[in-house]
Amino acid sequence: MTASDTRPLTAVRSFPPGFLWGAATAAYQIEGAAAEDGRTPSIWDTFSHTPGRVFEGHTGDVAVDHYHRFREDVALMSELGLNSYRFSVSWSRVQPTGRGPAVQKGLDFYRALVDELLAAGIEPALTLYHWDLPQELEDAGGWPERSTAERFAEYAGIVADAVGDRVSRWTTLNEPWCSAFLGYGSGVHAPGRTDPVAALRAAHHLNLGHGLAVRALRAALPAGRPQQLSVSLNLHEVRPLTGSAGDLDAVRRIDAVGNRIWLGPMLEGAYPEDLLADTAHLTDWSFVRDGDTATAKQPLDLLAVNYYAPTLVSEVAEGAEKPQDDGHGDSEHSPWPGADRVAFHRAPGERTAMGWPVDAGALYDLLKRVSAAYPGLPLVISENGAAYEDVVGPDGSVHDPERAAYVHAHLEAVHRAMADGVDVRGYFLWSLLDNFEWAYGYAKRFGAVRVDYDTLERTPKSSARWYARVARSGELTAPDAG
Ligand code: IFM
Repeated sequence: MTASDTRPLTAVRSFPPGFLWGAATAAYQIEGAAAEDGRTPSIWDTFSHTPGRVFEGHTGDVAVDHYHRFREDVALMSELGLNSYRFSVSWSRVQPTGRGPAVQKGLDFYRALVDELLAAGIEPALTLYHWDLPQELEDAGGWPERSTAERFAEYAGIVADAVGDRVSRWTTLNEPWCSAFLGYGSGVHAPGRTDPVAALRAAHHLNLGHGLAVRALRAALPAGRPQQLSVSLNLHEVRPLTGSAGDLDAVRRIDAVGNRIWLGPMLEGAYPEDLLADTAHLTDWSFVRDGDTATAKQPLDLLAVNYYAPTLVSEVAEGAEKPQDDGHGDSEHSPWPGADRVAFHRAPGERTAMGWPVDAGALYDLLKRVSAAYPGLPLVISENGAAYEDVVGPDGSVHDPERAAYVHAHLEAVHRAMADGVDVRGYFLWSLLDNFEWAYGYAKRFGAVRVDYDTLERTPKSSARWYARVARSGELTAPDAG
């Protein structure tokens, strides 16, 4: 773990030609049309319709109605100067039972979206899985079961057959840590289970599913077209509260179950020994079969990193009460198996509306660390952004200087990492639109574009106009530079 680098930034912050200037979304958060054209419930439909799971009972039934308004949304992307757009496919829209033949109407939606993007000169970046498992597959055991990984590879092949002639950028999973540990560990995400062993089994089958899906994609995608295959990991930049041996061990444990549980199998072909030891009281990991980690380790063209805030930890002293605010929601069940004696702290200083600390230096450190660990593997920032309490002016406009300042600081960190030799190929702002923020419902707004949830009207915020200038010019100007 290195401390933040405080060297002065280079004066002109130009990003190279070809750098991806994007924004990201996910199917359940924006599409709506939950029961249209053959789509069946995903675990998030079930979860959001279960009383008490999501803030004020909000659901993604309508969300921001992107399913019907995607043309208007692509026009907005053009207005924002984006040259790439990251979206996810709703599995139960294209394969309602999670197995068997695809529904053409569901695939047609993504075909039309991709065509609209390409016509606007915007490169599609497709994520196969952003947390919305078909409910039927959860009923059959969900990610803790091996068969889900096999189904995922079949689904990957279906989507590749449908749009592989037009889409070159593919991501298998988004933030599998959240799927495994918030979904099956702390239960604050769908499907809301609270079983640490199920969470570890889910993690393994997500790793396996990733590897099987990469293989399926390579087999189905047209030969002779350059393809960029990746996975999006929310890598945790973990920092110790003090330099004590106990606090450094807390960092090691969270790094193991937060980061290396994915990086190990996917990039090195093995689980870290210390992770297996930390969790040995829970499981012997016999659900890992011979050859699984070799399958998980498929050659990738890029590693996609989602970053929002660092994680500050310490060891819990014997007999002391354990502070539990890890920024991932309220639950008496921990999403960190093998780290029972680790406490999470709120770093002092500025925070976003999620309560997450603002620390762009930690993004720099993370990029340097990952690139040193995996030289030759280009990186892309597949998500970064912030929720704030936006205020709507009398004319309907939103002036959001905090969001622009957050993005500016993080782009500076990316630029500095690039100047110091890190190969970063692009930046995707989270998110294009205000949307369904999972257990927080519509209460937290991450969008560059405001959505009025009564009328579904879209209004670019002032941060979006500034981001558009940066994206168009490739020059990082300060948000107040006009
Ligand atoms: O909204 C989420 C997104 O779905 C996954 N990454 C973090 C974002 C903000 O919480």
